[in-house]
Amino acid sequence: MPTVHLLDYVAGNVRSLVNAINKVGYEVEWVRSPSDLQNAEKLILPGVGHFGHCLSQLSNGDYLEPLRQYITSGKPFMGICVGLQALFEGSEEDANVPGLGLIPVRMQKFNAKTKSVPHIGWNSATNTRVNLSRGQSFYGLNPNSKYYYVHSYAARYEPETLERDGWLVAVASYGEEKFIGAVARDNIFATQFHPEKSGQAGLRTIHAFLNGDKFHTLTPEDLARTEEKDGLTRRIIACLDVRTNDAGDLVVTKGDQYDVREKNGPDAGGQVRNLGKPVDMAKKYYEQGADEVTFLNITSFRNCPVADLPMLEILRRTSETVFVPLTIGGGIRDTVDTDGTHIPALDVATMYFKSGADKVSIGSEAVMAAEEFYEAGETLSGKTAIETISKAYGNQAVVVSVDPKRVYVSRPEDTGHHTIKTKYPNGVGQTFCWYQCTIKGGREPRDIDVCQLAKAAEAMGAGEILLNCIDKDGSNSGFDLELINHVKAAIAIPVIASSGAGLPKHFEEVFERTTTDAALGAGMFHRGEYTVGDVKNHLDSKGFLVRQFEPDV
Ligand code: 1PR
Repeated sequence: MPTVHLLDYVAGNVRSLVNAINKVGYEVEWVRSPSDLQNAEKLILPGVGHFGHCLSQLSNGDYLEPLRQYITSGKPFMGICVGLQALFEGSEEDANVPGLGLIPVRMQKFNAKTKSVPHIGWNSATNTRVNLSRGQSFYGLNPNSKYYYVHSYAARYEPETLERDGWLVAVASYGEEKFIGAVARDNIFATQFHPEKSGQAGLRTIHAFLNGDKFHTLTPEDLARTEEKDGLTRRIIACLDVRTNDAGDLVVTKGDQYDVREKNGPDAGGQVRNLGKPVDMAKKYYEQGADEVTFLNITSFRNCPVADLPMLEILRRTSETVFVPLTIGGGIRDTVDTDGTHIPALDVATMYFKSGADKVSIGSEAVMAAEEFYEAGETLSGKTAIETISKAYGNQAVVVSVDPKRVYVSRPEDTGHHTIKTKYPNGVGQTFCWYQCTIKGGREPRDIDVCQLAKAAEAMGAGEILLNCIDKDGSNSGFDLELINHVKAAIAIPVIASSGAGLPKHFEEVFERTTTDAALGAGMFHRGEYTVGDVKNHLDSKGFLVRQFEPDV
């Protein structure tokens, strides 16, 4: 197999990149020291997390000068995400740390007053047509494809500035801001998006780079695109609750209000519902067009050494065939291993990232950390799982999963918590409620409300909130729109609406009537009532922008 060198200078999920490279027929050789760069014939520089952290890591490892020399040697170079940002002059994220300075532009933070930041999801990379022959594009990029982005800082696009210096440029828009999605010049190619997480469209891009296929001619259908199709799509996530059943097998299950035992049929009252095998189901949803797949480990695998956790193997296998972001939740906390060793949450998360996860989702531990945050007068300890993991991997890698349930009151004054006036009074006519957070899979209610938790999570460095709702879970009656708007109003980081989806029109409803950033479904997909594709077709027919699955060609 032909090879490509990979410079993995910070811990991150490079497994997906390696899998993507293998998938298009190449093998990875690791750059282990600066001198290895001399032997490289093709080089990829991936990047996650903070700009300053990445650049300092490169600098501390004495990679900067050899990297410059490699790039000027004319051999193929590809930068991904922060690997693109490194080519620029610098970033507002870490003002004192210089970039490589090949492009005289600085990264700026997206405006969080007008939209959610980080920018997470599938967006365009449309070439600006400058420096290209008519009807051409570069490195496999297609103006009709969508690519997976996750970042808070970007290079604003100023028409023709980079192009004047000979760069080919592809752009994307987020709200009112237009930014650089990809650049290429001579031997250099770099993408702000993650091609290894961008399905077939991304694999095509990696393949084009590795094969040296710089230019390609677009088909008439590709050219017949309309600009309304540009921009961020509505993100649809398939969620798999995984646990061991009574026979000891790992299965995907699904409950009603978090109760996963059969209520009807021969197994009524006892058996854990078995809806299928996690790896196979993840692949099925990928092929249906899911924009992300989330695994929630809803049992702690007791008496199992941490390094052998069954979810690690599930991730390893899934990331070989599923090229969209993977999130893993359940048990991300400081842990004591079976031999008594203390394992910090950061190390647990690292195992998951190394096995193919892109994000970790933290539930119970986030509630405990938020309680401590308020007890300490809203000060950060620096020691929580959210803080340590987001510091090492960037806040986009940390999701906080919230499991709230409604608590009705007669008047807002009856509680110290954030209340809403609801259109759905309870049995005794109370029209106010607050959303109480729970831990341990809904079993233990705590004295903290959903807005308090979301705000604390944001302050600690979470990049996204997975907003479940125990009252709605498994009900097929639609999302709790009141809850979603309540939380969206409290924070700037993206929210994933979860619990209650039963029909494609529930997704339409949640995007129409809330400002949610993504929506998640579980039971309706697992029971085979609807596919992810059905949901997307429905949204498309209602004028929402969605990404359609691109089959392998
Ligand atoms: O507390 O950090 O160990 O994380 C445990 C994780 O497991 C949490 O994210 C928690 O939400 C989840 N969890 C724990 N117990 C259950 C259970 O069902 N017994 N599942 C559970 C949560 C809820 C959703 C579900 C949606 C959509 N699953 O993710 O997928 O409600 O369902 P629907 O579309 O069928 O209505 P920690």
